[in-house]
Parts: sequence; C-alpha cells; structure tokens
Amino acid sequence: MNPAVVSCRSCEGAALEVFLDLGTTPLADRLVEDRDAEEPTFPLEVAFCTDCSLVQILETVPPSVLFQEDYPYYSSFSPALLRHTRENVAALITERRLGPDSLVLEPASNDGYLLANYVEAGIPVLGIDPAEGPASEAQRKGVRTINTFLTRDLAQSLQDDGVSADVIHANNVLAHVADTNGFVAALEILLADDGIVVIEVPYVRELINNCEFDTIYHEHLCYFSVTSLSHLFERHGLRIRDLREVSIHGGSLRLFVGRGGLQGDRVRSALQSEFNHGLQEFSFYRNFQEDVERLRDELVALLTSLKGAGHSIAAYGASAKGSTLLNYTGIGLDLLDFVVDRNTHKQGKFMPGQHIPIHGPEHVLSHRPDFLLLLAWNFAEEIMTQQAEYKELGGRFIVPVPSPAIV
Ligand code: JHZ
Repeated sequence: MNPAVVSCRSCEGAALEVFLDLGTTPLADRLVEDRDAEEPTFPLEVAFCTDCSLVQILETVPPSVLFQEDYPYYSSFSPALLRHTRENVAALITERRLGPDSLVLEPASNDGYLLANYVEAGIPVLGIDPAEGPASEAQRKGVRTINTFLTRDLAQSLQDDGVSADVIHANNVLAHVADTNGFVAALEILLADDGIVVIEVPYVRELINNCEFDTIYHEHLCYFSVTSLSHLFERHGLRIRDLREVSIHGGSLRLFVGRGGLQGDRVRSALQSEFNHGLQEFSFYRNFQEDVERLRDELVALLTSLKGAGHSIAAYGASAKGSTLLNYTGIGLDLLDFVVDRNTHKQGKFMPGQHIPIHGPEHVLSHRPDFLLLLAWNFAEEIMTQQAEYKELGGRFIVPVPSPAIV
C-alpha cells in the first residue's frame, strides 16, 4: 500500500473532504508490453482542502515508480504543444531581454522541447528531469540536462555552485511533485532576485466545468486554482504577479511568479472571479461525482449503440488521460479495436488496464474504423486536421468531454 495523504499537500491542514472516487486504476503512463501481464492498481480519490482550497488526490504513488526509465511521454510528439511553447519563449526572450549571460532553468524539461528554443537563440539553459529516456533525448538535442528530480537539496547544491536563474519554466510539473512545498522552496532558492518563474498548470475550474475527469490520474497529485496557488506561493515568499488563461491541455493557467512585487490587476480579478464562482467552497465540487457518472453512462451508451448497429470504433491518442477514461468507464476491447498515437515509444504496446493495442496513426487509414474516439480531445482540432483524409472517406470523430458528441 502507498501512503494516502491525511493532511493537505500544501497547507498541511487536516480539513480534506473527498468529492470524487474513480475507483482503483492502473498507472496511466505505464503502458503494457505483454497483453497478459497483470498490473497493480491504486485508489483514485479526489479531495478538497477547506482550509486552502487545494484540490488533490489522496494516494501518493512513489515518484520513482511513476517516472521510470520507460516513461513514455515525450512532449515533442505534439506539434500544438511545440507551437505553444515556442511562442511563449519568443515573448520571454524579448520581454526579459535574455541573452548569452542569462540562464533559463526548467524542471521536468522532458525531451528538451521547450529549452531547445533558448539553445537555438544562444541562451544558456539547464534542464532537470527524472525520466531517463526523455532526458537523454534532450541531451542528444544539445539541451544541458540533469537526469534527476528537482528537490530542495538539489536546489541548494546548485545554488552553492552559483546557479541563479533569470527565468524558470515549470510547465505541467507542479501537480506531479509529491513534496509540493519542497518543490516551491527549490524554485525560490534557484530564482535570481529579479528573475521570474513561468508556471503552467491545468486549471481546476475548467476541469470541473468541462467534466475533464480523465485528467485525474496518479501522476497528477494536485489540481490548482489561483486561490490555492497564491496561498502556496505566499508561504514561500513568492508572489503571482501576472497570469493568463491559455487553452492548452483543456484550459490552463500561465502564471508569472516573482520574489515579492505587485500582484497585478489580472491576478486580483482572477481571485475575485474565483471567489464569485465559489472555488473556495466545497459546494463548487460537490456534484462532480454525479457529472462524471453521467458522462460515463452517456459515453458507454453511445459506443454500445454504435457497436450494436455494426459500426467499428477505434481511438486516437494513447494519452494518460485516455487511460483514466477507459479504465473508469470500463471501455475495452469489446468496444474499441485499437488506439493510434504518433509517439513511437507508445506504438506496439497496450493501453494500461484495458490492454488495447497501440499502433501508429497510419493504422486509421489502413483499417478505416467508422468512428474514432478522441482520447487526446485536448488536441481535437489538430488531430482532425491531420486526419482529414479519414474524414473525407466518411470517418467520424467522437469527442468525449464535456459531454460525448459525434463531430
Ligand atoms: P496529451 C500528458 O498527459 C502527460 P496526456 C503528463 N502527465 C501531463 O501532465 C500532461 O500531458 C499535461 C499523441 N498525439 O499531451 C501524443 C498524437 O498522436 O494530451 C500523446 O501521446 N498526434 C506529463 O498523455 C497523446 O496524443 C497528435 O497530433 O494525457 C496526447 O497526450 C497529437 C497532438 C498528439 O497528454
């Protein structure tokens, strides 16, 4: 058994109220190599901290288990994500006047997809990532990378060696760390006095409003709002100075965090808007279980009726969220023939739990399923454009969230 949290991951208070139980599921990014293999499953319960408003899961699967050598997620396989980061980097280089004497640091630098943009512009970088495969891919690209977790101790020893970052990117990493406070302390240690931390996290408001329950899995320990984040950062002497809402990953927050300084207008109005919507109240989350069950029932009914009418169905995107969706709804080989994904590290393997085979995207045209369920619905537009020929030949897409729809 893994330790389940009994106190809040951020404020350490004991006021955790569970509002969603997704049962027990296998690890979402642990693709199966042998179809008959048995996998461990872990409870997936989500709670709200009535003290600091942080939404979090109770189970902590050890990070060394989650982010092993064969961690299959490589950011570079998503062109939309590449564009998204390239634009962000270009703006920061200009705004912060970065050059050969600057340093940009990134924990969870993955395969170097973001830092490579700085390397191209001649700006020194340091990536830190525990997953061996993606970290070596980054090194191959010329992105200096340390293959480990960012902890308070590592930050201290880097600081002792003179590391001080003008920009720290922390995209989709804060939710993944088991020691939330230790990680934020590490950011504070490594940040130059006038530096900025640029953080992206999926926005819990969008998760709840759009029923994006499949983004919940063991890698994601926390689900953030501006309210819960501002409590967390202030405790470490950091301040959210500015923010933007960005559409990536089903709706995310991009935060600009510094050592003190002013809380900008956009931050104040986001906090006010969250307050008006009640994100600091348990009642905002109370009905989510019902919403998720409704979506599950509708999706299973839709796929069952299509299958019953003689249609074939496959899925696009061997995503981590796809694993939650399939395992929670029980959608398996009886309904889906195969899954396709561009990530070559995923092809030839099987989806966790349901053991549906994963092939390359060319399998769509060679097998022509009548319907494609989008398990990477966050990239729906991009995938549908890519699959224009399939569509012209009569193929249809099913988008599962916010409620199942054929498009
Ligand atoms: P994608 C990942 O979650 C992993 P996942 C991680 N846990 C995280 O925190 C979130 O991102 C933020 C493929 N694809 O990015 C690539 C195509 O095949 O939605 C991916 O395997 N063709 C770190 O895994 C998958 O789909 C395409 O055209 O839920 C998408 O996975 C595109 C655009 C993607 O996130």
